[in-house]
Amino acid sequence: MRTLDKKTVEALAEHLENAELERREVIKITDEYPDMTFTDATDVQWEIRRRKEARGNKIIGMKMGLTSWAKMAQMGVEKPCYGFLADYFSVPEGGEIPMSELIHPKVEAEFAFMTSKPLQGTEVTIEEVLEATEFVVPAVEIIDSRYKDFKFDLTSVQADNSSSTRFVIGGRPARPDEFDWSTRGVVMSKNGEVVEMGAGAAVLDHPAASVAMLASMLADRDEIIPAGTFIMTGGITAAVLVEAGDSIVVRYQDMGDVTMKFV
Ligand code: OOG
Ligand code: MG
Repeated sequence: MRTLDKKTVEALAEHLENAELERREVIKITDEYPDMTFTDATDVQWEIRRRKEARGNKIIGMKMGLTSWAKMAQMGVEKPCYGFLADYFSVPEGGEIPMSELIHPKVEAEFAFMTSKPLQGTEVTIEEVLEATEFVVPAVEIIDSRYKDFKFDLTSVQADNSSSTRFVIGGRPARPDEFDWSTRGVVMSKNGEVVEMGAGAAVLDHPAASVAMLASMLADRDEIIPAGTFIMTGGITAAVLVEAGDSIVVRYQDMGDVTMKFV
């Protein structure tokens, strides 16, 4: 169901994208549009995507958000959301991330999947996802909600491209059948101290289930996951707030480390 007209969708997209590009907090949009639906919010997100592509940015992947209980509990939202990844979100392994480009970033340990076949529809299984996966690779997402104090509801966060802002890929890619993804461990350290840890099953029992859920959510708009899509499956643990000077190292069991420094 939709409640917003095209003009309002465009205005909200401009508002939220400007908040991202100008690094400033805004009030969550459901304060002004309390009746807006998840479909309305998704329209806003796709309009932000269209604006970026029109400006010459490439869309290089997708992400799922709020797929673990740790994340849902942390944010007070009990359903997943998704977003897109633009080319300038990508930061090289070991890279420096200037705080001046962001509002109030947090880091999340995730498994990312690269697809080799299209995935489509509401009935995709974990087995089908694994069958359509070229490799799985360690990834850390840097999220940065544009909303004041990082407070939102599902509708507002979906419109805000699910807080997407940066990501780092590291370690080594693994074949989809190389490990049981539900028991793969991750350990996140900040400035040399362990701050969070978890295993793949935190994400919907199996990170591949998150890819299947993305296919299902996209099916609502008659969209598919094309072959060759990079997908971040969602934070395994609660997200960790960072500030200038913080060094992050996430160790992935048998897959190496993902590291970055905030400056
Ligand atoms: C929403 C995005 C969550 C994840 O991995 O769970 C997300 C947020 O918490 O700001 O990316
Ligand atoms: Mg995430």
